[in-house]
Amino acid sequence: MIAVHTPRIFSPAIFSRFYLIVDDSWASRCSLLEVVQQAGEAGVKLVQYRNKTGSMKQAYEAGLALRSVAAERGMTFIVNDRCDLALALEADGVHLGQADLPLLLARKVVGQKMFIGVSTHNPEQVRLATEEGADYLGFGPIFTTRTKANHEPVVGMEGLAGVRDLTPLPIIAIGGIVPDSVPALQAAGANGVAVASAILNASDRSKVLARFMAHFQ
Ligand code: 3NM
Repeated sequence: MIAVHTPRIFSPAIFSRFYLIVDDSWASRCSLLEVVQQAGEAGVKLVQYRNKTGSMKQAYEAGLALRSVAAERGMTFIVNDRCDLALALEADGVHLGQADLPLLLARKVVGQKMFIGVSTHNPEQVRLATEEGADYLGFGPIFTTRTKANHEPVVGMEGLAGVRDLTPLPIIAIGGIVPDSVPALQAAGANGVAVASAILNASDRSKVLARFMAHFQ
């Protein structure tokens, strides 16, 4: 058993960070394990494991190795979409999309100890996830992204600024984010930023990680 959990004590600080998303289907040229190890060395404290294509067994086996690295490095480990996988991996949290189990039901499944994050794309979804007791919100896509097929309409910086006052929860901006975007996103109200391709496809990953992390000291 892995059993190194970040206690679910509400602290926006846990989510006011660089949030790495890893998914094998986006990372043909690198090993997710190496990426998470490198991210841990760079000081990343928040990682989401996403697997929409593998069988549950494959997702569990790949996830277990990532979960162990995250635990060794003191990284908060969040599983995308699947509450059962999050429980099986003893994750610190689960991240729900709008097509996943509704938050109140997900809370029944994962219990009180796990963080629940929710992807939101408009003010109404921000209000609802806040009322229903999410621990943090993803909000986007801020910029256009090729990573997520058929993504929701781009919200832009204005969209982000427009939802900032609707919720006291940490907002994690997502979608097409590169290191240079971070200061403006923070100014528009983002607590953290979630990033996939800028890290997974980086030719010099350590350098890009360092550039992101410099904004979260
Ligand atoms: N969710 P990248 S955008 C997984 O808007 C995901 O909810 C989004 O990848 C949303 O950093 C997105 O490569 C893709 O753009 C993020």
